Amino acid sequence: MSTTARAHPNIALLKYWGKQDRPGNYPATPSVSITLDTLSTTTTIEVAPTDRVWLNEIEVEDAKVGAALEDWRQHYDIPSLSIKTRNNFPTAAGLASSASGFAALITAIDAHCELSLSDADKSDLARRASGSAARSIHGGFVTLAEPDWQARQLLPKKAWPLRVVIAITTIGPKAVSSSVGMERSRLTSPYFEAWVSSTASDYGTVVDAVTDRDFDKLAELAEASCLKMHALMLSSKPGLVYWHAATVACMHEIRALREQGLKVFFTVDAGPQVKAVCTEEHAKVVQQALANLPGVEETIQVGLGQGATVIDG
Ligand code: 2P0
Repeated sequence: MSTTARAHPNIALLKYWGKQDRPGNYPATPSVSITLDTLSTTTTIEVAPTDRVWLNEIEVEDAKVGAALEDWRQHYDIPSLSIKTRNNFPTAAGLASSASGFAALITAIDAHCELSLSDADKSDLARRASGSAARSIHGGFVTLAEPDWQARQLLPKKAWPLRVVIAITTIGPKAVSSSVGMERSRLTSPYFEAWVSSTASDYGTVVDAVTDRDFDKLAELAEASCLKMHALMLSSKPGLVYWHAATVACMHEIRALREQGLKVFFTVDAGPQVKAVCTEEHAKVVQQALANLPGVEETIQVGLGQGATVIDG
């Protein structure tokens, strides 16, 4: 008997980068994200003599999965598991595969082991494994903030059906993992305290921009959060440079399109891909413009998606 769950990656508009100096993988900054559709992680689990993990049909030793299972077993009765997980997008390329991965895994475990977890419990356990995974428990626009650092839906996807054009500039795993990069920024960047305090004060304005569905305001705030996070990354020692030439070209193109009146803004995570968030009306033009840029290998257009669900079992 097996159980299968599916979850989607999410993209932060207000970014999380850096952890609090206490156990439990608590983010140092609040975040606001959108959960995507189309891209997904599908995870099938069943009870097995020992834990074994397959990623896209290949058996892997995944230290993060091992650590998550060890942590979750301190709170819940979870047997040894065979875990077969599939991503329909490049793993570890700045497309948030750990977010959808851990959201799918805890959702499958909850159903399979009849743990009766609430969404708040699931987001808590997902966050302990990977901060951004807490947000993929929910669909649409999602917050992750103090005091409890549980993810909550801010707005359902239908309330503001934005589109996201993802410009893939390089396929392959990133140079420095998010966890390692975040710790490096906390320990070495002279800007870390300013990042944490200013992101805390940005949170309320981003929530208001989403609640009001104010695209121009959200564009300004989301680009500022992205650039501030990358300034922090660049100021770490040694500096974290996740951008490639095509990443920067996409950012300039998106700003030029906005100057022409299109409703679009960029965001970039811990990798070289660019996500252009736009209205449905302008998505096609944005996609064509990014696809024409040198160094852009592929573009994918997606909408906003739902939270993690059990699809079988
Ligand atoms: C975010 N990122 O808010 C930010 C923006 C990447 C850049 O959350 O160490 O995989 O597992 O808690 O969640 C990626 O980091 O980090 C991330 P861990 P995670 O989406």
